[in-house]
Amino acid sequence: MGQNIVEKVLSAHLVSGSLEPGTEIGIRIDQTLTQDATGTMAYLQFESMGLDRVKADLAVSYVDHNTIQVGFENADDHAYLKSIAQRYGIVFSRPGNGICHQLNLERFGKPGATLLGSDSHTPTGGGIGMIAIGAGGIDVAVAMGGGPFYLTAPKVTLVKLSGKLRPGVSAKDVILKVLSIYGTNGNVGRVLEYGGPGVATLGVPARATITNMGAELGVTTSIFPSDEVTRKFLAAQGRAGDWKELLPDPDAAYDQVLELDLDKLEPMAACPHSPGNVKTVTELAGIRVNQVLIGSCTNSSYRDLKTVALMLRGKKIAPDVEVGVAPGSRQVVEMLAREGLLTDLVAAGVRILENACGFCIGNHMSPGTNAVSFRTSNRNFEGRSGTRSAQVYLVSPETAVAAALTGRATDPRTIGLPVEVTDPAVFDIDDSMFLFRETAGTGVPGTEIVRGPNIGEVPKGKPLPEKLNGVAAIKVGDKITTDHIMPAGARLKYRSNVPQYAHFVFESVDSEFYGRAAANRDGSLDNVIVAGLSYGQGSSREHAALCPMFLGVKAVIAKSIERIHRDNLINFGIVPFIFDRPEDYDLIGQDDRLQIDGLSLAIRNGGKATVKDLTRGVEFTVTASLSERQKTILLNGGLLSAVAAGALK
Ligand code: MIC
Ligand code: SF4
Repeated sequence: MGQNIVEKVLSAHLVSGSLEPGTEIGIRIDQTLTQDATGTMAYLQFESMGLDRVKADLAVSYVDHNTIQVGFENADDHAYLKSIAQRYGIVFSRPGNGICHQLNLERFGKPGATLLGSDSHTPTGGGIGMIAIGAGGIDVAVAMGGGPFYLTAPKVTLVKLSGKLRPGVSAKDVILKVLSIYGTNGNVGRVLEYGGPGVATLGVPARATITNMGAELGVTTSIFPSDEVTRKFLAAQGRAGDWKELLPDPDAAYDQVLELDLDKLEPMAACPHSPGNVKTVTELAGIRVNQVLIGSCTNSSYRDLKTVALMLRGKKIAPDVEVGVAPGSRQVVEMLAREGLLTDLVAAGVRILENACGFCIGNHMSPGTNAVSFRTSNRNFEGRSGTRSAQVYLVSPETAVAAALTGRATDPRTIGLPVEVTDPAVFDIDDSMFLFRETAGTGVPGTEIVRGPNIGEVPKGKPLPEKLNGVAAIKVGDKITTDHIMPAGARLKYRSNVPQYAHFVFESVDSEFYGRAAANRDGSLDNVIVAGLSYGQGSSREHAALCPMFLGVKAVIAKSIERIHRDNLINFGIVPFIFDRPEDYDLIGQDDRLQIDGLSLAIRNGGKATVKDLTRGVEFTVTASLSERQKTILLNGGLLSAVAAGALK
């Protein structure tokens, strides 16, 4: 039988296992990316592995998240990252160059290659035909060192596109439609492969918008074929030599097929507070909008921002709306400027923001109290904008402009149809803000590593105890995101300093958690997190496992746990237990004493354990389904400890 694209790329990179869905496989990683917020930890971990250079074909270190530089911390982190890049053979993308995913697509992405990134939106690379996966920093550190990345062999869904998007409807509406069908949970262990005749009507940036926000589905990744459109994009980026065709075999099989007619789609919006809470813009018509922000790795390409500029040309934004535009890369800014499009934005009353993550991560531009913010980014979790009471809607650039002009939720097709913008035949290319290209792969031994006072150490976990002598330190509900567990925004600057950052674990959910958890730990009790469905959605930030580990968390017991976070928990020695009967969740109360006799034995024997709730006098069973490799990691107290103990092959 023929192969689909996912099987083709995975089998060409397979180093262990077979493509039997649900089983563990190891794959070779060609390219890695890190960004500064996850990068400092990833490189501290890389350093602790004792290698003398990176071994992946290409490793790039981007600085795009913490560019705000209030205080010394961000700048110190940048200096550390730069010196590490020079020392170990990593390409360094300077602050000001742009957002990692947009840049990787423009300058490095290759059809048929694998990419592992310490950021959950790494699947953006799927738009150019890569298997591009988000992971915790330590997994990326291992891949930089030439080690395999382990994942569950996925089930593959074919999303079969037909027709062509009508004017005013764009790629964001496609992925919002998919989110409205599949939701944000229950999709773990799956990859979406796009196909069908509609694919040829979508440019590479449009495809990248779709694979980027596929992250919100909780799938492992999403991928498009590599075709003539891909070839033209790469040629326009001066990289025709990186192109290769990647199509499914005619008799390729899929686990599931979703048919989507692009002609039938209409403008959509993800409503507060979940990317899966999707409605049509028509349904929202009339809602007053206070803020419009356009940018982020989802919608900041040349095509998107030129569309925005042309829609705003000769017009003024509504008096009660503040509007900001953050381009995705320096290439995009330069091209907008050369073509006079920046002038259109400024003349319309737009605030021009830095070409970085910025507002998307809550770094700035927080909306006012109860304000409605329309954004082209990919996540609208409660509080992520920096304002707890804000109502954030996720929309296409076209819908964002319609709101900017009218001050209300407005179907962009009713304000005069936006012009269709296509990619240029040649992009402006200037790679001067990528440093150390000439020493990529080899590095410069002897480079002094710059460590400011903000650069802490990576805490190492202790071997799993024989018995869990625990307490339910917190009980949370469904869909707790990593933004709930480890806030970003104003707290981002502590990413390189675990003891400091740990003060903010669950800050927005329960501000007393830190004190309670630290007291339990210091009183020799093991902390346990009790959670509902889809625990750990969203970001790849391993701090959501690392800081709880630092606070003595030994287990999470949840109804379900999302992929990247589950891997991060294991990497930091926290057992990811799932209730055998979801209703047992109701038995436990916060602060209950929980005990598992023979915890390490249970892990060795396959992961099934009985939990005694000593406070209520009840017991129930839980399971952590683990591969042999994962068991070894957990028993040793995490990946670094397992490697140090020589326990992993
Ligand atoms: C995000 O969009 O939440 C982030 C910030 O890019 C994260 C990474 C991080 O927390 O540093 C992600 O998506 O993985
Ligand atoms: Fe940056 Fe936002 Fe994209 Fe995360 S989702 S990488 S914060 S732009």
